[in-house]
Amino acid sequence: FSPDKTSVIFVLGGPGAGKGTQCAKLVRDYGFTHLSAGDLLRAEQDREGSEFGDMIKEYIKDGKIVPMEVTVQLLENAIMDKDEGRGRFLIDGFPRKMDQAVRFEEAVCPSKFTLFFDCPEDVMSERLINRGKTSGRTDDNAESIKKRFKTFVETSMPVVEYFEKQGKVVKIKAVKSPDEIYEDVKEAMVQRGI
Ligand code: UP5
Ligand code: MG
Repeated sequence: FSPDKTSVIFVLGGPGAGKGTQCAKLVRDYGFTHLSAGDLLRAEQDREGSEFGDMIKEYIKDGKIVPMEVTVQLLENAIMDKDEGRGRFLIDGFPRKMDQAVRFEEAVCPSKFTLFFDCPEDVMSERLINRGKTSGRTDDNAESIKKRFKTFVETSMPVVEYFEKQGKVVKIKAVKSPDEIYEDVKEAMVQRGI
């Protein structure tokens, strides 16, 4: 990888904060390539012959972070699949543990900055319970949601704080409607020279 041909923005926020929703808008308007770590893990879980399928299934249902070797490799492959890594990537839902953050920036590519969607638990919880009626996701139920929130606070917030100390976090309040939130996202992009 060479940082002059690959550029990476991390997208973080609690479960249901709206990471995927906002990424879709950014892809539409800015031509980013969107890579969701959760989507890549779910695809790997369902891939016939995957040696990690059962493990990923367990981790996702329990809201735990899959060992970083697996996730970093999936992301690296997906980045290389896209014009051998040329382009601008939105990496959604990653890194959500310190070891992943350090490894990815050392081995793959340093991030430009992190978009952090800040949303209270009661709002996120309502969204996820709602989505659970149709999503088919094994972790969109009250019990898994509780575990996902716990992991987010204990394991993922330290990553946000780590990048914040480096002046690399753009924090966006994520309570209003998707379009209203997106207005703030676009403004932040301008401020960061994107
Ligand atoms: N919605 C969105 N925005 C809204 C708004 N402003 N107002 C009202 N409703 C809004 O949105 C969630 C729902 O809310 C949708 O129905 C949407 O329409 C509505 P979405 O945009 O999907 O939110 P998002 O933040 O993407 O929520 P998601 O559930 O994807 O977040 P998670 O972070 O929990 O899920 P992810 O797929 O990233 O990870 C799942 C699991 O994979 C993790 O728990 C973990 O076990 C594993 N994982 C790892 O182990 N390692 C990794 O590096 C990454 C994941
Ligand atoms: Mg998502």
